[in-house]
Amino acid sequence: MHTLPKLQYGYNALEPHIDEQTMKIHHTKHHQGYVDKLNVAIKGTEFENMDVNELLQKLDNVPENIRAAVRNNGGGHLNHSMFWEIMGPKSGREATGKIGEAIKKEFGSFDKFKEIFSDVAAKAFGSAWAWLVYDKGKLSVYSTSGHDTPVMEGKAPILVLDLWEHSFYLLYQNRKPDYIAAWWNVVNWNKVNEIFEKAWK
Ligand code: MN3
Repeated sequence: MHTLPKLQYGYNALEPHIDEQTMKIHHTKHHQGYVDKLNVAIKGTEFENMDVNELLQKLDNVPENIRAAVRNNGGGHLNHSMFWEIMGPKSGREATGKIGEAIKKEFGSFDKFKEIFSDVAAKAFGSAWAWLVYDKGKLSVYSTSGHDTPVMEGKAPILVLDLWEHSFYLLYQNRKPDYIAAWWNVVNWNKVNEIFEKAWK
């Protein structure tokens, strides 16, 4: 049985960049919905107690009649869980630690990385996610559609941005680039560095 993870900060903690109402609806309605639908899909199957990472890595073994539900709702659950984790009210201006070094090495500078990630995010069509991913010693940036996750391809997600309209529409309406620009203010680089250090080992 999967459960909705608690937020480590208040719904209003990311103001003014992400508003309280959006955070509340996003967490308690959208994310909760994915958790509930995932639980319904896998109830009574051998996948019922499987960790969601493992479930998505083994998607090919999931019976066809529930595979799409597991992919969409399992992905929705996993991606949102990470999205809440990598944000926070006490956020740094730029990446530090091992991830800071790795970003500079891969992209030349933090500003260049920010530009590339923002561009990929802005150009992602429709309901999507933007990712910084670590795979085979390399960092890369790309987007996925729906709730697809790099975990499905055995890659390690390091940083993630929700680009579904429900994540910004109340405050930003059609101004997706403004949401993306504001989001950099709430990235918790200490947490991102922790995630990277685990993936890097
Ligand atoms: Mn969302």
